[in-house]
Amino acid sequence: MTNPASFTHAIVRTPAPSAVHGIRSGDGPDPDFDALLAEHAAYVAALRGCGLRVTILPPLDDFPDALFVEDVALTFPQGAILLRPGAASRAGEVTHIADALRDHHAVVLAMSGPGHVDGGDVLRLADRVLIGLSGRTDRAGAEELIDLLAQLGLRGAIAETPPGVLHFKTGCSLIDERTIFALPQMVDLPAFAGLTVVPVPDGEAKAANKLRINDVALIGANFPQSRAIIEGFGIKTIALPVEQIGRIDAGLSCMSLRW
Ligand code: CIR
Repeated sequence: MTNPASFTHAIVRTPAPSAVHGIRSGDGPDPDFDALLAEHAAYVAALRGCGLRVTILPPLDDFPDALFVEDVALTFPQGAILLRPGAASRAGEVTHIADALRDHHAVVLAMSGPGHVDGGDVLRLADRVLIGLSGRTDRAGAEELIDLLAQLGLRGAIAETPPGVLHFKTGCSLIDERTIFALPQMVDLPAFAGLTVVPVPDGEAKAANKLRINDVALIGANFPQSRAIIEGFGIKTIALPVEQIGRIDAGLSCMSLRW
């Protein structure tokens, strides 16, 4: 398998005005739309600064969470997989990403069974693809995805997302191929056996969803301890504003598909 953090391309989707009504677990304030657009623009600029070719898809006002393209598909150098997201309000996003994926990938597979998988629950490692069961991703979906991954020559394995954590990758991300940055409640997951797991510092839980791209890491601003940890591995960090997307339960990985 290729390096799981080595990318040349990304797809993003501009937030629609309806994004301020995106799904969230708490009863906190809506995002401010202009500030959300600014966060998204900074993110796109950072991806381009990392050398990625970024395709920007148009906003979808009927789907408030459609800017979180990570949840509706998986993209690998050898092909893409259309998923079945677990939130009913997000199911219709999949058809809107399909054409963009076919423009870039000769092979586009699709989940068709009764199960569900959100891409936010899928973490690529060097030798396998972890699929975290969560409130969005069920066992039937994970098992179908393992079959589809096999068609691309990839090995899938099931993991558990702790209660109260939206997506598997809400709570963890790659530092490098052998090292995971994870919430304290995830450091002992059996799925991470054989890897080094570095705990996210207290008070910086939202830093867990950082995004390694080639030789840099994008990380939420205002997480100084986490930045220091990542930089201690010799990895340059780029701090990005995440307050607005955080209000609708999202982080940096959610806003792009990468391959
Ligand atoms: C949702 O609940 O579906 C969105 N408001 C947030 C999606 C975050 N996506 C991700 O973690 N991959």
